[in-house]
Amino acid sequence: MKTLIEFINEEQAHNPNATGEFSRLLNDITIAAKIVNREINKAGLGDIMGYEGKQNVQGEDQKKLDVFANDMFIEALKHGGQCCAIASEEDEGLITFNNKLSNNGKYVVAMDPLDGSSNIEVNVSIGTIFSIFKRISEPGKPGTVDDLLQAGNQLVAAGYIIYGSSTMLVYSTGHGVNGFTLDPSVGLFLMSHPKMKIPEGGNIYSINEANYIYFPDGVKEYLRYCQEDDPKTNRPYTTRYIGSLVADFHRNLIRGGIYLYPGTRKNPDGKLRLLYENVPVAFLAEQAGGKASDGFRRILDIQPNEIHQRTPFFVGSKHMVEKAEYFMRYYSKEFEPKK
Ligand code: AHM
Ligand code: MG
Repeated sequence: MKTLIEFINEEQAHNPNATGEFSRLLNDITIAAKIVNREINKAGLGDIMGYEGKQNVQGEDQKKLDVFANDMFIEALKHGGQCCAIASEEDEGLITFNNKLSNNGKYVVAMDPLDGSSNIEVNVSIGTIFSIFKRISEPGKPGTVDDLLQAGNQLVAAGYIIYGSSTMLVYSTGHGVNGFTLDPSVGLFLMSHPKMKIPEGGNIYSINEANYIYFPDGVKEYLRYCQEDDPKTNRPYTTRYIGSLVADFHRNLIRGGIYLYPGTRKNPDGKLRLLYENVPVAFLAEQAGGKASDGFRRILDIQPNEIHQRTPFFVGSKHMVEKAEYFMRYYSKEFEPKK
């Protein structure tokens, strides 16, 4: 039985230049994750304990879970001192800290503290997603927006926590993907899914099909392909869509499948955010042998211009993403980004 801390230390031992700062940063993230997990698990108790409104039994203000998660991760990163700036889905601007320790931190973090917001109140799996980059600005001062505007191919690490039927941390430092399950009785993440690999093909597709009429022709044609009758290629495929990127991706990672959030004629850039949704999930997909693109370009090669930038997203089993890209190139040239 290997704990997450043991695994982090082992990984660190393989890198002679490691100072332990990155390990501490990762550890800070897991501490916040455990606290968030505890709150998520008692979310429904609000109704019967009578603290659903503005105040709890102790007279403290109750925060919505996504705001609570955001505060927890920011606090953990602030006190850890390894991180000099954060971009969060919950905050319009960059978060920096007015303390010497953090200003000397080597890393910046982009995060979606609680993804799958429409599922928070209904007891369906949600997640936290994070990207970690090395700062490019001089240490000694707060991190800058430019520290965060790095392409995914510069990532130091990325991962997610899924709060589901069990709580898991899945992450990668660029040497494969490993999954750890939280044992709540001892409060430790234990290695449960070493060296995760996504099947090259699959038969699950995950997309919000209610937006069908707005989809580019390439996506419509790809969906028609998924629904065709061809037992030799296992078609028609099957649809699974939870509406939590982390949960949909996690299932497809284990079973094989594709997740699509395309651009539409109304929103050509789609919905999902590049830095803290698409890039970290793309990194994990590639590290597990899968693929991720915006329909035309590798997600990890896109240079961000803005911390909350959105891009279309196609991620999952390699052969499935390649097939979807083929349909995009063939039918939806107008959606191809101008160079
Ligand atoms: P959020 O960050 O506001 O929760 O939005 C991101 C979520 C993803 O987790 C999910 O896959 C997608 O939005 C669902 O969107 P839709 O409801 O349009 O299908
Ligand atoms: Mg989100």
